[in-house]
Amino acid sequence: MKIGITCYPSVGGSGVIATELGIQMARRGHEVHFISSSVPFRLEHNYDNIYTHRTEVNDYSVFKYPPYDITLSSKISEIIDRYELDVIHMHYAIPHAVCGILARQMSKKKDVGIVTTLHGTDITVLGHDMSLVSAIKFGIDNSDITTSVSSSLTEETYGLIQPESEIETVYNFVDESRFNTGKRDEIKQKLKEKLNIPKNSKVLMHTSNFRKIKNADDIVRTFYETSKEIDCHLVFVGDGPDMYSIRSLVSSLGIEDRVHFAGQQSDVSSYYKLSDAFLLLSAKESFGLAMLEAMYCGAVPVGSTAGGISEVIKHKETGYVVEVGDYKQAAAYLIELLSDDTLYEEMQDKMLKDVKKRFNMDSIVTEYENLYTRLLAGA
Ligand code: GMT
Repeated sequence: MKIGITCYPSVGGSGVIATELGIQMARRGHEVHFISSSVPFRLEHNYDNIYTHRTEVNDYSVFKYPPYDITLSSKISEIIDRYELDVIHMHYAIPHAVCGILARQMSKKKDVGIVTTLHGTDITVLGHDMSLVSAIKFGIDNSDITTSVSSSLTEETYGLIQPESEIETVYNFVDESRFNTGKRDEIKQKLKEKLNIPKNSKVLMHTSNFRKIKNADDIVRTFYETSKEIDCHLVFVGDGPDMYSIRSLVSSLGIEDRVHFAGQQSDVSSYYKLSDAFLLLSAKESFGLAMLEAMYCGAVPVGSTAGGISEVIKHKETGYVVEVGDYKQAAAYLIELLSDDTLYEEMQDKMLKDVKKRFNMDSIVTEYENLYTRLLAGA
């Protein structure tokens, strides 16, 4: 098959899933064309059957706003015709699904199929903006197949957008050759030395783009409460708009010596391996891909009830789930977990078995491949 993929290429879960999916499709022998504003960041190598096409958004003085959507649609239509694409897979309803639909109308090859994947922010944030609801609904209803990354996001989309067409849930997945427990103890020890974390201290971790919805202040408070009972350190990986207020909360609680800000890291898997527990206490979270990566690397999760997090964590079996904002309960669970080695090992073992079964890359890539095949067969 010849597959076009459009996503936001910068760091972020939707870009990661789109890129990993493209790489896996190429490995299965399909021809893959990424059409985006820059080369997706996870596309580190050259692959024979992966092509990248960049959209240049010109800043003409006549336009108050650069016409990203129109330029992208035009580029997608050019690639559909030039390479005779069978399917285009658009990640995000707004603007990408709408761009895909426009591109198909512009192109000569009208039988190209359109798959759209909803990742979260396009629905949970933009879906509350009444000025965008019609465009999101249009994007979903005019795609041939729409998927969302969790049942919670599927239900929320039905509720907020009320599309006519069906939405199929296809979970996020993780490439186990990148994220695994290999050399966990050795890497843990090395990073502890680098960060000056004592050998026997426990490590809690969070990584994200530190937007308000990530509730990173609740993570600091959870750590603060936990550290009253457990010898532990907190490591933040990544950067974002909330960083200033998080740093100020850390200093007002007087815990600067035990909270580490590692910034953006290209090798985030080492930080997952450093960690005993991963925290994701977001107010909105359609799935939580970073948390799944951390689980693959052996870190036990404590998540909030937001969105699809509780579809990933089986409460008290493979981690813990607390109400959004309940940092005291999150700390209570961490104290229970980190003070009992047998409980920790049992939970970690169950977690690893469960994620490898339910979020297995090969099975989920096959689910997407089957959707493309279904489209091609005209079903
Ligand atoms: O989490 C973010 O802010 C990044 C965001 C994105 O659009 O790239 O991630 C979303 O898509 C991921 C892949 O499907 C999901 O695992 C994340 O949960 C989702 N983020 C939110 O819903 C906030």
